[in-house]
Amino acid sequence: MNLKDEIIIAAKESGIDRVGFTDAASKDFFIPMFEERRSKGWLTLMDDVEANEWFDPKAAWERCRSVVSIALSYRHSEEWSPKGTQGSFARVSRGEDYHDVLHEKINQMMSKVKRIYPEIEYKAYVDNGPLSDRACAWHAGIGFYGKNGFIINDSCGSFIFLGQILLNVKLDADTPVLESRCGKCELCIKACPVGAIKGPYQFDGNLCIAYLTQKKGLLDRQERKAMGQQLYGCDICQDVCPFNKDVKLSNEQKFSVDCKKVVPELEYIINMDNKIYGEYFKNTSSGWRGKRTLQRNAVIVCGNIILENNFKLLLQCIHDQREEIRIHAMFSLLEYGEPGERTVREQIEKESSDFKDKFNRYR
Ligand code: B12
Ligand code: SF4
Ligand code: SF4
Repeated sequence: MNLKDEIIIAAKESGIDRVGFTDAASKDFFIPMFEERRSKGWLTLMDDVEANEWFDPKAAWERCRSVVSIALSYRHSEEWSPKGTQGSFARVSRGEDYHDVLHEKINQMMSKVKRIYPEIEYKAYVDNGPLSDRACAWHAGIGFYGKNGFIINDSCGSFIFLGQILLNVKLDADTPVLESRCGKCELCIKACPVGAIKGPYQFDGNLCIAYLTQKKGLLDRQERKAMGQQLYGCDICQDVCPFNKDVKLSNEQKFSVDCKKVVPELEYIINMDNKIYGEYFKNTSSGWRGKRTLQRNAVIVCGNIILENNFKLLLQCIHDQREEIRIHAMFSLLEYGEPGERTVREQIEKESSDFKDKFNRYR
């Protein structure tokens, strides 16, 4: 059996759902699209990365001769919708952090390959560097681009995590799925509640709820309202996609659903200590932003869902030691009309002028 076949078999044995191959040439084809997005200011989180770092595998590792692209489904059958006193985590953050799960699978798979081909060297990337996972996956034939920007695989849909294995040997490349299969469908564009998909393949990251739930610092009212009940991430433009109906479900037990992590009580998130955070959230993919960001998001949700219980939680939060939590609790209280506004008027007098400035800028 040749090396390519050994890799395909090892991937399957390690529980990886799809595998494809592309060469190490720079994917310059994407650069005009990248420059256009950058000029519009649509890139977020990693907006200072240059085109060659996104699309040239050799910029990640100069000895790279080919790229093995892998996909792992995280689609489970369980559906959850939050009640008024609960917040919601997107599928991406259910179960163990996918970065760790994918790295573990890649190492398992490559140690099998190395037993037969000891001279093989590799470097694995799963979000841990600015190599565009979607561009590599598309070139390697893992799927086509949906109008929502996702790589969609025929049998797994778009609820797939992507990873790249850079190899020091040359292998035959697979053929990309050139044509989008969306046809006339525009369900994702219509369903996005914040207009982040401005048209087919036109994604503005600044507006996306997934970005807002990760954004550090203070959020303005439009951003807070956009978050709805989300504590982390957003699945709407994938949930509506016909290619995610009747798909192959995930076999990965490490992504199994635990309702404490999926639709937790807001009170539970707001009052969690480091021990609970460490036990339930730190090792999920929402963990990288830390406890305070999750708690800030829970405070924002309390202002989006007007309920007595949520009001009581906010009255507690305006005494929090952390400025970010106090100020967001005040913003949320303003959503409760006179009783909330009265509390804010009283409390803000106890705050510094710097705090008052920020409050007035973001309210
Ligand atoms: C930063 C980031 C984000 C930012 C978005 C930044 C932005 N403005 O684009 C935020 C925080 C918003 C985000 C959110 C999410 N993310 Co994210 N994210 C990333 C990350 C780390 C980099 C993406 C990026 O900015 N690349 C830079 C640009 C230049 O590259 P690009 O996005 O790949 O787009 C280029 C090409 O792919 C191509 N292209 C794009 N569309 C099309 C269409 C056609 C027709 C063609 C030909 C080419 C083409 O041209 C673009 C050039 O500008 C990647 C991992 C990685 N290292 O690639 C994950 C990644 C894209 N995210 C992923 C996921 C799962 C999510 C969420 C679903 C998580 C959640 N549930 O909340 C949401 C979905 C949001 C959405 N609607 O896309 C997955 C997507 C898997 C898939 N099946 O496609 C990735 C690949 C992580 C992974 N390894 O699995 N993410
Ligand atoms: S993840 Fe949510 S907010 Fe972002 S583009 Fe999709 S539907 Fe819109
Ligand atoms: S919802 Fe429709 S337009 Fe959007 S990605 Fe899926 S098939 Fe394509």
